[in-house]
Amino acid sequence: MSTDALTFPADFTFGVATSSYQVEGGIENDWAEWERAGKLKEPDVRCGRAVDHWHRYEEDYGLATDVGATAFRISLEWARIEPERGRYDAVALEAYRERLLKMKARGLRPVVTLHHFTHPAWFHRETPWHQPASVDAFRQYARRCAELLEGLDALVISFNEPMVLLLGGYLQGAIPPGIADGALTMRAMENLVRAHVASREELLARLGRVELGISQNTLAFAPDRWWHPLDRALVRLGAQAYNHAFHEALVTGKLRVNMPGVASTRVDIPGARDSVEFIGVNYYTRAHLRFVPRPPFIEFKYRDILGRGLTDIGWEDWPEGFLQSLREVKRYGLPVWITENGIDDRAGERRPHYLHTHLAQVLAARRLGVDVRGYLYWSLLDNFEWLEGWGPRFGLYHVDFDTLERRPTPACDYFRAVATSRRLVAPATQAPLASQPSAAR
Ligand code: IFM
Repeated sequence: MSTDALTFPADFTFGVATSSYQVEGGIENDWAEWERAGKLKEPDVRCGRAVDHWHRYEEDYGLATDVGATAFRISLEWARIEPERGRYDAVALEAYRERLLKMKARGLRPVVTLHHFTHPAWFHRETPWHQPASVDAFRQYARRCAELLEGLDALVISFNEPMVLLLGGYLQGAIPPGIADGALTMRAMENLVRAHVASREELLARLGRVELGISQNTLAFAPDRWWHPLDRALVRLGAQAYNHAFHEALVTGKLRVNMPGVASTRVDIPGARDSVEFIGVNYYTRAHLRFVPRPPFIEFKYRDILGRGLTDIGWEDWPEGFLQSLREVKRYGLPVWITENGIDDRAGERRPHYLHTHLAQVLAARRLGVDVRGYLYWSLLDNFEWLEGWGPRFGLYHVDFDTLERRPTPACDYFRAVATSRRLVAPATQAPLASQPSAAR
């Protein structure tokens, strides 16, 4: 390989990603209610103080700059900002503003997500996503967020992984609000697109210009039985609905979903056309789809076909799919940001290799003309992993969940070496043999 093939350009951004509920601690919202109702995989688990980023944020900014990061992704917690409908908390707004200013002062470009899965507890009772009132509720909240972002040159993400919210919260009922209804899923999806447009209007009104996108969880889909026409059809329809419908709506203004027997919609959303400046890609793994002859007609699984070993959360380590996903978003003709990519590696040994193989795909995508501008590792810190609770460890820094002490994993050195030299160096050690997920948990 030539030197260029291993080099990131000088303006390529290396950064780290977090979300409010997973790291801050002390938040009362719909997820806190969900936990109290015993709806996580282990019913006694609570997020609680999370990893206390709310009080340790300055230390955490230092951890990020120590590994050479120049961007830091956070999310704003709607429940802190608007704990009761229509009442905005001046103390929380001031606290967020101070955090963002300090972040910027330390040379970290703020990447700010307005919505990362969580809602104030009142939201689902008063203005749930399947009702039109949700759009104005989000607009009012976004207006306050816009005030926080003045003068920061932030990269802004309206929604993190809206398809995960919809599938988990509206189709399967596994996460808040716990609805399982295909028609309501589509109403909610339409309103999420409208809410994105409303937030854009508020951001533009306040800031004059904005770099706005969504973070889309992007899966590399494959047929479970390569020869089976229905598995292959599911891959086509699934990739279109899951990976592309949102991006497409925000680029063309047309929202199109066609999952026969599950959920479908065809609607044009005013203002949605050209409503993003970049495409946000969160990439983790590949999923195999199999047709089953009963609702919901799809079975979904992770497989370890090449014997690389599943990651500790049970996902396939499939860097090749990262390139596939990046090539697919080239069609939108917009800059691309990797807003998340990472591995649950509880022993902390596989992460350097994972970073190496995935960053190699980012370089390959750039060589093929995909305009990837930045890479944000998920996550700076081990944190609260939603339904999975405290088992998974995605952090560059290991966190002792009792003492909250942060300790570098071997991936910190590797990340720093690449981020500061801008060269895709080889990791110091070979990838260890994959651990068995069951043993690691
Ligand atoms: O922890 C999550 C994050 O909140 C959204 N993207 C995937 C991560 C790992 O599951």
